Amino acid sequence: MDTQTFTRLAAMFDKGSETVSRLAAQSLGRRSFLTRIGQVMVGGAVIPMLPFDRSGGRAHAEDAKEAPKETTDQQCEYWRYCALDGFLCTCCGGSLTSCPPGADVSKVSWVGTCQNPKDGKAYLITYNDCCGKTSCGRCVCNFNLRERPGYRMGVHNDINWCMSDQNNMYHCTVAAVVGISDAG
Ligand code: ABN
Repeated sequence: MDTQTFTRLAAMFDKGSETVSRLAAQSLGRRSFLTRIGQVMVGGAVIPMLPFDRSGGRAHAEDAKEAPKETTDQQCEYWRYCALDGFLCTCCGGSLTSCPPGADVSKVSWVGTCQNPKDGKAYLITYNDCCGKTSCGRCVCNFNLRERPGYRMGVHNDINWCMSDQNNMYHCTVAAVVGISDAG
């Protein structure tokens, strides 16, 4: 082979390999671009299907709500006081069912039906005023569940139940369980 032929063949070989390399680079570049687009499209469609926690922490809020707050008999929210209007005798030297020393239990009383959160049952409660001493003034409570306005006398509780006692000065109110209600 003479030098001229050799040079021509070498030039052709160069041109051919350049063309092959260019085509490969272009097609590989396009493929990887298509691959990327495909990934983005598939990812965009699949990601919303993944199981997300959409509760926004509501489950824990429910837990907090479910736990019933413990109340004491010196708080108006205590279950037995649901229909009470007055000062709690438990804050005035008495107890849930007994008047403080020097005060006498009223002859008449008001009744209510309250649900005990511990067993879910409804109990009949009598509210008696303790009479014969000046107002205790501590732990005022006006829960008055199902009470009606004053013009419906029979179902109104803003009344001094010491009215029929010898000394009708009002001191505080006690709340005794007297029965279990069928009302559930
Ligand atoms: N039953 C309690 C009470 C006493 C006096 C006035 C209103 C209410």
